[in-house]
Amino acid sequence: MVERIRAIENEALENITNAKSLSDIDDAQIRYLGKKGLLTELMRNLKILPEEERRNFGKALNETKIKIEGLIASRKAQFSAQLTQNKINSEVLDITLPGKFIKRGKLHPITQVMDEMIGIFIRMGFSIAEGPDIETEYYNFEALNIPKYHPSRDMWSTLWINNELLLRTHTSPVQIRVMEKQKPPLAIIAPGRVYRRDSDVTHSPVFHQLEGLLVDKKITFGDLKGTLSYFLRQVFGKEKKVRFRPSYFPFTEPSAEVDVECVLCNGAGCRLCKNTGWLEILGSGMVDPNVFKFVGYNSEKFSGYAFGMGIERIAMLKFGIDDIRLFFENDLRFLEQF
Ligand code: 2NM
Repeated sequence: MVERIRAIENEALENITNAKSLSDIDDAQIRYLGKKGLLTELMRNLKILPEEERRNFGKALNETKIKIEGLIASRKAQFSAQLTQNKINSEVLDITLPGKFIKRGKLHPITQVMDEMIGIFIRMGFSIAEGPDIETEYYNFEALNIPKYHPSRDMWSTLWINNELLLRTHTSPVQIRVMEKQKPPLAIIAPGRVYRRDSDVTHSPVFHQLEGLLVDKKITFGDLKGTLSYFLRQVFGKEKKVRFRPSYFPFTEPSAEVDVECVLCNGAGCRLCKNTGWLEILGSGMVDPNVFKFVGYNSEKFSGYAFGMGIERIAMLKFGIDDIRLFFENDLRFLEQF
């Protein structure tokens, strides 16, 4: 019996040693160690042998099995090392090849200008406030001293949703909401989307505004002039002149519009500034005591200034764009320029 084992062992070791491929080794594994393998068959004979023969026979069988398993493992390792080496030899890695080009995204020009404007006010100590795009008549008009049927409502071509809800025509309702919740002193800006029934080369039904509000004791028109002059010089350059021109808004008294020297002709007069030399940039004024009454502020104790401007208009002037609709068409040939 032991001779039979030795014979199988010799055959197996020779077979595995001479194997030409991984599949030859797999075949050998099945032939000797598989479920119906030669050694496995002999194992089954163990239980029918007498006691002392069984011990010798079992020991020999085990030693043979371990030898074969060991050789199979080491030959398998050899073959897979060989395969890896073949791969390394045949595949060429050129580390000088250029990488895959990944196109880099950009911020929308309106976002870029808005971020720049916000940054200037943040550095002056203003905080950002936000509110809903869908507003009530109260916050968009009433609390801003614009009563129903008052002719000044014609200043905004309002998009109504129903009898009391509308798409906000300015971000001023945000400032009303903040004042309702927060006592002065207060310095906030309200950037965001606004909506008006308006559409031509300089008007879009959806556009962006940045408004601001500062309330404290003893705030004067001088504070308004200083802050807005500084802001406009940051945006358009220190060399540009600015001027304050009397105006009217229902929610401020006195009110002023602020002009900047024309970016195209530097004040000489051209088509862009309609030969005035000036560009109208923002509206502003001292908050009307009536507005303070709506939010419960004591206008004997506190005063404040407010202002508002269109972001698209400033972006058009900064980048020399003559049609507002280009901002909303998402044409990459346009957007990629910024
Ligand atoms: C403007 C011009 C002038 C303004 C006023 C207020 C508030 F809520 F304090 F009354 N918010 N925004 C304001 C003032 C807006 O935009 C051209």
